[in-house]
Amino acid sequence: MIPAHNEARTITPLIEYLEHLELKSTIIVVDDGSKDDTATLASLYGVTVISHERNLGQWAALRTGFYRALSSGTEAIIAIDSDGQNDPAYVPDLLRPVKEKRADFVIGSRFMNGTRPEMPIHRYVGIRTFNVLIRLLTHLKLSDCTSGYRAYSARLLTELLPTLKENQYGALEAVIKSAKLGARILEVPVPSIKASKSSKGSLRYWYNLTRVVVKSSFFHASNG
Ligand SMILES: Nc1nc2c(ncn2[C@@H]2O[C@H](COP(=O)(O)OP(=O)(O)OP(=O)(O)O)[C@@H](O)[C@H]2O)c(=O)[nH]1
Ligand SMILES: [Mg+2]
Repeated sequence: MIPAHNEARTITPLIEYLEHLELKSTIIVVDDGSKDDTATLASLYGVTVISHERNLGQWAALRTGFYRALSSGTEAIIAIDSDGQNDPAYVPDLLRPVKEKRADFVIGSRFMNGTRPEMPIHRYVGIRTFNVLIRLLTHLKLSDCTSGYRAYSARLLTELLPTLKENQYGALEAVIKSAKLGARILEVPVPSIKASKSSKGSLRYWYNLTRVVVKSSFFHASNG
């Protein structure tokens, strides 16, 4: 499941790599109102392309793709960014614990085994801070809570999706609500690839993550 907003430069090599993995899976691209050729390029491959008429946000795109994946009766769903930041070679590593039913939610972490990925200091400190907040709220010990490279079981997503409200900054909402739903969450190591562009990292980004953490902390799973 590939959310894509103006990723014409990087979407083609990503799809080609995923096809070469021969995962016996469906590739879904959600073109989030791109103004470039993202949708046209993706359509050249035998993949499902869903286009939002206008840009709705990263997590709105993810939700659209998740609903489509669930309707196809899949067991496991993986989300991978299309800006070149997530190395698709690790897709099998992320899917494995879900397929083996050892986990409901697998996060590709750039910080495991003491690695310190190349990123601006404010981003590094921010992620560390949110890891601590998540731990206080959910008792979950994560090293990379904002990573967008994640695999989910269909069982968890069926329960989680109707609870998700954020259109853009949903990464922590999904973690906190999954934890409260009792999901088995684990991390696997992935290397960090430096982004060629970063649309986030501003004060607005951190403000929104904080807002989402506070809001999500009031979520109560109906099953307890
Ligand atoms: N920023 C952004 N990304 C979107 C949107 N819709 C879909 N996406 C896709 O969501 C994925 C992640 O977006 P990024 O902007 O790279 O977000 P990020 O990786 O969390 O942040 P960076 O570390 O700054 O790259 C990419 O594949 C985007 O193409 C949108 O409205 N805004
Ligand atoms: Mg990115």
